[in-house]
Amino acid sequence: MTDEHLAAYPALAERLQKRGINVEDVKDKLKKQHIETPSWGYGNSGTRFKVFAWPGAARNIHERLADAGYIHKLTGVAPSVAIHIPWDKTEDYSALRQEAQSHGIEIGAVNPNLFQDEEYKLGSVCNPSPATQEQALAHMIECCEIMEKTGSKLLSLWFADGTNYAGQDSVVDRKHRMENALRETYKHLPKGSRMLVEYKFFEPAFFTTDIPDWGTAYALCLKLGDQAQVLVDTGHHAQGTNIPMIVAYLLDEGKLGGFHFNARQYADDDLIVGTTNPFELFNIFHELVSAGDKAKDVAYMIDQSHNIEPKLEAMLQSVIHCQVAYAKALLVDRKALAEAQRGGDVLGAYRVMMEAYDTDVRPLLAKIRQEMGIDPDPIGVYRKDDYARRVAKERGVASGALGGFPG
Ligand code: PSV
Ligand code: MN
Repeated sequence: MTDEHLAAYPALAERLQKRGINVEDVKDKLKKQHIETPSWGYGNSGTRFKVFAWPGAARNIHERLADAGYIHKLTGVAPSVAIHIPWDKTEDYSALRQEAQSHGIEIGAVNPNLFQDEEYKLGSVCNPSPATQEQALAHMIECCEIMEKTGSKLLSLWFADGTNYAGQDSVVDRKHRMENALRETYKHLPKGSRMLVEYKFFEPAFFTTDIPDWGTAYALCLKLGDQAQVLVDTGHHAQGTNIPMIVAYLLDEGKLGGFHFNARQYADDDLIVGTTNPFELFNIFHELVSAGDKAKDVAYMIDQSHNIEPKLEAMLQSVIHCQVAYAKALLVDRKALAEAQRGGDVLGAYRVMMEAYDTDVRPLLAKIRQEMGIDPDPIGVYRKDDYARRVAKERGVASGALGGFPG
């Protein structure tokens, strides 16, 4: 299959050149793509019904770093890993940074965990109890300190805060508590770093959620300042929401900070990127490419929870799907698109998009991998390699995994 893709490359390159596409420029951009994988995607996780333990799933931060390094080695485009505190808590964060570097990667976004302490039953920063608000704030500040030590430039915030029943709490008081907590945390951000504010319309709260949508996150970030931007998790919207449209708007306002990529069929399913939504993903990348420099600081992160699938292969597939979507977006003939748009040629414009989307970019990706000095077929290598078998033997199968997250 790989040989087939490499053999198909010259014909594809010629066809693209004829369409006026600068293939060298496209290849250059693809080689510089950066997808961050999440430490929690390497461990056992599941639904609230059951966590099915996978042989060799990473059991601690050290194994998660090794796995993230392995995915980067196979793909060449996953040079950082996001951490979640306290799941990845350790004594010495400078040492953790060095350990990551020894695997060829850096520590990416730091995610405070504001949803698993007993005290957080009624919320973290929005909790009616001042003592719990303080506890949550202290944890966010602790994460800013971890950023300093690990060299991370991103504080990634998601709040499970909300209410389940009418009258449970004052929506406006909770809004003020959220604003105070973010304002205080903002003061502790390391120089040159950013705070990313993630939204999600429901779950675990089912009546109100304190940051339910991009508009709320955007309003909060506007009040905070330049270092605060919105994070779009592709699984956090109501059915039918046009995510590329949100992406375009936030990019133009300079308020798109980053992504949590995953796929979903129903709710926040956290499935492998691009499996249910390849066309949506393509359109998201199209907006990013169209935004040019305005997209230069966007952080591309994966946020998945693998329940029945092999963790490493799932992550690998996700990274590859991000490459495919980006490659296709780079092939959109922007001149022809602009012309069709100006002329009100609705279906002409659509066909320009489909010409790019329907292009088989696998030869292009095989070629860039070869030029980057890695194997053109990462999945093939993974399946032949002994890494997964070796860690399965060394780490074994976790016992006693029941339900919840992480297992
Ligand atoms: C919440 O559903 C979320 O998307 C947040 O990003 C969390 O940090 C992550 O999942 C892991 O629970
Ligand atoms: Mn997320």
